[in-house]
Amino acid sequence: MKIEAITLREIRMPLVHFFETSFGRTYSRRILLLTAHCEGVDGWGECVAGEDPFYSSEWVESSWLTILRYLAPAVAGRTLETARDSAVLMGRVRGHRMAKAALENALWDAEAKLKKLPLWKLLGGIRKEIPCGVSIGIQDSVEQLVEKIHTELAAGYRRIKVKVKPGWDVAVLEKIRSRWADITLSCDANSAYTLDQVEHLRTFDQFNLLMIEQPLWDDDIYYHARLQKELSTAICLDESIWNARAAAQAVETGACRIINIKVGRVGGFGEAIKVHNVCQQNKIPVWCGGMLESGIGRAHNIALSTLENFSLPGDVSASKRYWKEDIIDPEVQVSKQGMIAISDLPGTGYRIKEDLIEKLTVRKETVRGN
Ligand code: OSB
Ligand code: MG
Repeated sequence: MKIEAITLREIRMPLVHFFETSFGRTYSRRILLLTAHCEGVDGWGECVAGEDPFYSSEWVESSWLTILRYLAPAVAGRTLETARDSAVLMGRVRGHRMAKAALENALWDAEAKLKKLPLWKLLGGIRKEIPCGVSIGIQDSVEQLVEKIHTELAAGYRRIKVKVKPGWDVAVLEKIRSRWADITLSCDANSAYTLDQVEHLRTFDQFNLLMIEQPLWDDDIYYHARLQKELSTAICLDESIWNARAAAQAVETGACRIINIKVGRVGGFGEAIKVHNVCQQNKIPVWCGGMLESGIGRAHNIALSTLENFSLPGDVSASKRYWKEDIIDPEVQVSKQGMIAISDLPGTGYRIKEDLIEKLTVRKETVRGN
């Protein structure tokens, strides 16, 4: 596969409703999209870095510069056997995993199209449909949150995850459980607590949660292992699983019983598959996390979720929960049973709305190979 050029672009997309986590509120997304031009085929990738370096150290501006100055020049003009091989070419750059993932994943999309294979098959998936959950942000009132949960359950979603932080946790979970005693419920703290709060975190055990996601520091594994010993609720790690080695360490130390895989967080599909395999070998179920993606990242998450060990519902939900109009056709739809059907078409199975993307573009640059 000859990589002739890489196009970077930034688009702006307002969210239908703000999304708030323990680290802040987002009203509108700045999304960095990449196009890999390979032998007449265009592969698309989305960088999941946020508007600010609050979820992790990466953000839109750092990703833009890293891709423009280092990553795109490292692959443009090269001929690769497979998309996976691009990781080695980008390996000199430390970190910047979301930036690397955007580029590697665009190449996977191109490879799938060149081979006329569905992306999910190229990744080694087996599922023909995937179970979906929703992540619901912090609201202005508990009543608004309850209303939102009601809407999502009626839409068919199979797992409700709510964001928590000190001051928006026990009372909120109590309210949800008093209304719905049996739904599959989990919470995500995005690193809002410390180990000193173990007594407080232990009170979450009464709510029969499927998991508590990333209660402690974003870079920590060891103290999560200490915490997991004190809780009956399963810990799920998100932020601190940067690669397959971190996943192996988390499993070995008992830092979690579930892992959230985000392809951007671990640096691309190649590493995501490795994380999946480590977890599968150790009987740790995984699910696919989300980063408020546009349709391109969403389609990639759907393809990844077809791997065997993605046995729990992911944060992979319908386009319309986020966007007035998504940039793919058809938009991502979720059935009344809370499932997404997997397409057998080559690539992601979703057409890119290039005209709409052009209208939403605020900057664009192309890096060509020699
Ligand atoms: O921790 O999973 C998270 C969104 C932005 C940053 C971090 C997270 C999230 C979500 C949203 O929970 C998941 C989604 O895209 O629906
Ligand atoms: Mg999370």
